Amino acid sequence: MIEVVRADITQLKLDAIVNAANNSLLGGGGVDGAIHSAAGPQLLEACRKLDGCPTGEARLTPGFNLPAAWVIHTVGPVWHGGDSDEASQLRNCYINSLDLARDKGLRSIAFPCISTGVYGYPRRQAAVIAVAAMREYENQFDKIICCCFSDSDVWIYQKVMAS
Ligand code: AR6
Repeated sequence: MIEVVRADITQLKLDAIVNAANNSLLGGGGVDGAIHSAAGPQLLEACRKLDGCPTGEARLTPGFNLPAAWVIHTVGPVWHGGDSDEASQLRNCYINSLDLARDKGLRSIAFPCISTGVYGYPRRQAAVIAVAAMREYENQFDKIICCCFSDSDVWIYQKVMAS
């Protein structure tokens, strides 16, 4: 089942939440900053050992002080106008995160709207990619959550889900 919710992803008690990180995996602002501050300093220690992450790939750490058991860190593309492979890189974020979660036996997972904050990806185009990827994996999870941080994102996802 795919659900669209408006929430702070750090509050969700699920098997995994996904972090929209950067290539260093050493923290930042936005949802990345919120996840690190809620998880506590052990998360940064765990991330240091991962030695970064290429754009479109995904890495797993425990959730530490988060209600979620695991964090999947993925790195979305920076939007450069759409001709720089952004769409396939964004799709890879979702696919690789879902593959990692499934292979670890996780049953519930929430995604933020990857790349649509600081990285500037157009929100509707990003939602179309996100929902298409989630639909491919829907039967392999109990719950896949689109965790929106604003009412306008909820509205975009609801429109995309209905189409
Ligand atoms: N819960 C859910 N969604 C959130 C939260 C939250 N607590 N906080 C923000 N969002 P962004 P990006 C939404 O900028 O565009 C970081 O510095 C936000 O409204 O966090 O992939 C990293 O270190 C937006 O819809 O991620 C990277 O350097 C979405 O999360 C860079 O930002 C993504 O916004 C990654 O940029």
